[in-house]
Formats: sequence, structure tokens, C-alpha cells
Amino acid sequence: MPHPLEDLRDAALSDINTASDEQTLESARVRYLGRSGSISAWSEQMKTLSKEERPIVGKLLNQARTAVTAALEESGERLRAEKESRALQDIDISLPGTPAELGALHPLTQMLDRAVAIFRRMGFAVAEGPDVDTEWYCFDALNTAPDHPARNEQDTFYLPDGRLLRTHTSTVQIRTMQSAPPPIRVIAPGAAYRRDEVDATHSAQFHQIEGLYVDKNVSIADLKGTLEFFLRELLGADTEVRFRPHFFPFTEPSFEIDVKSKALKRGEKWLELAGCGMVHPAVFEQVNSARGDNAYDPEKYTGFAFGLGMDRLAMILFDIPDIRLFAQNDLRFLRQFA
Ligand code: FA5
Repeated sequence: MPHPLEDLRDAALSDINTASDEQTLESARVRYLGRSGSISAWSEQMKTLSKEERPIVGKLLNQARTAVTAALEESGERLRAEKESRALQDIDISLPGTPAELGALHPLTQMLDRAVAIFRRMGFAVAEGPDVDTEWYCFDALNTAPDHPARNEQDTFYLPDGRLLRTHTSTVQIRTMQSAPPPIRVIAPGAAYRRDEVDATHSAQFHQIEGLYVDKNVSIADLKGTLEFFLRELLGADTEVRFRPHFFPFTEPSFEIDVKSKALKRGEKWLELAGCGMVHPAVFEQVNSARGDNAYDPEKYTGFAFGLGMDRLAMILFDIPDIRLFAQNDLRFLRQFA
């Protein structure tokens, strides 16, 4: 005759194997293996058994518990699989899926990435500064007189608290020198803002890459070599580069850079791309007084700086006729660069 524990085990297995949903299965688990379940109750009774009975019942109890636990697991797995296939039965897996739209980088971002990569190869690190800045960083520290036309409200966006949207990335030159002594070799890509009349080549928000190199014995030859190498890497080996004398308050001498390249669609015309020059000693003096030391001693150090207009560079590289296209978010335009 089977032991009552064996009957109990068989009843449990039958309940478990026929459970048709997870709830029924769970109540079977509680009924047999739960704290006050019937198999657990047998464990309690062990103490009351005789020495001879105890190992026999102990063995049966273990077998029952192992078998019931395994059956619970198996049935749980079966019920989960059934539930899943019920959920899938109305789905036609042969239907084509919804295509995921892949994004792409904006042409200006692509341009910046390419430019930054070339300067990095030349050992330039990337520096950053805020778009909203003070007049001191934008003008005073850059040796720009209080009556300079660029400071005019007609040219610059001022905030009610007197701060402004930086009119060029040259602010980052000052911030970089303020925070570290020479030698300095950085580029600072970022946005600049001006109240320029908006047309095909002028925008109120545009992008520049600032460059600054300060060390002992930095010369105009270094400036020319660096920028010519950069422009030929970016626009092609046959690119012609022209340095035209110009005026900036923060560099002396100063130049504007024009390029001409057969690789570009409008190859026959010179295009103004950037301003540059040798850092004016007055800028070093401003930085020294802000730092409270003489780290940028103009007798010991020289440097060059430049500011490249990235939108115009992207326009000639990608043959884009109008600067306003960059900001209009027109997918027909943007998709051409994906
Ligand atoms: C400057 O902004 C100087 N900070 C450049 C500089 C840096 C000179 C370091 C010396 C040393 P400029 O105003 O010329 O210079 O502007 C530089 C470039 O920014 C221009 O050649 C042009 O490519 C671009 N740029 C200027 N204004 C606009 C505008 N409204 N829209 C698009 N690009 C512009």
C-alpha cells in the first residue's frame, strides 16, 4: 500500500500538471508547499515519529518535495510559453516591418568634425566658452576700444543685464589664457551672433573655429603654415590661400584669409574665410592683469590667433548657395548630406 505521502505527492503532481493558468498553479504551490501546505505539514510531524519511521518518512518527504518543485517549474514554463504564443497568434510575422528612420549629422556638424580632426592631428586641443558672455571677454580684454563700432547695439545682441551674445569665438582665447599658462595650442569651435543684415552669406547666428597658439618664438610663418596646411587638407591640395592685410584690434599684424580652389564649384573666385594675426601685446597685458601674474610676458611669448567662418567654409565645400538653408530645417536640403 502506498504511503499517504506518496498519495499526497501524486495528487499534487496531478493538480500541477493540469493547471490551466498561472493563478491556479500558484494556489497549488501554496496548498502543497506553502508554509501551512500539506507537504510542509509533514515536516512538522517528523518530530512526533518513531526512530524507525523517521528516515523512511524523511526520504519520502524529500522525494515528494523535489518532484513537486520540479513539476511547478515545468508547468510554469509551459504556461508562460502558451501565453506568449496566444499573444502572438494574431500577429502576421510575414508582414514587412516599419522601417526605422536613420538620422544623420547636420552638414555644419560634419564640417566642424572634419575641421576639428585636422587641427587635432596638428596637436590642437579643443577649448570651450559660453555663448552668453560679458563685454570684457568679448571686447575689452581683446583690446577693443569703448567706441569701436562692433560694440554698438546695432551690431551686437545685448541682454537686459548688460551681458551679450558673443560676436566671435575670440572670447575663448581670453578664457583659455586666464586658466592656464603658456604654451597654449587650442581651437574653439562654436556659435557667434551678430545683428548683421541677413542675406545669402550673412546670418545672425553663425559658427566659427577660433585658434590660438602661444609659445616662445611663434612667428607669422607658423600662422601661415598652419592655416595653409589646414585649408589644403580640407579643400584639396590645389587650394590657393591668400593672406590680405587687414585690421583687428587684438592682433598685430592682422590678415584676412581668402581661398580659391579648382575643386570647388565656384573655383575661379577668391572667397573670404577667416581673420587672423599675431596676438597683440595689449591682449597679453589684459590677461596678465586678470591673472595677477606675468605668465604671458609679451617680451618672452608671441602667439597667433585665427577665426574661421565655418558656415562659409561648408557653403563652398558642399556648394550651398544660401547660408539660410542651414537653419531652415528643410529635410529635402538636409537629406542630401546624410
Ligand atoms: C572675427 O570674428 C575675428 N574674431 C577673427 C579673428 C580671430 C581675427 C582671431 C584675428 C584673430 P570677422 O568679423 O572677420 O573676424 O569674422 C570671421 C569670419 O566669420 C568671417 O571671415 C566670416 O567667414 C565669418 N562671419 C562673420 N560674420 C558672419 C555672418 N554674419 N554670417 C556668417 N559668417 C560670418
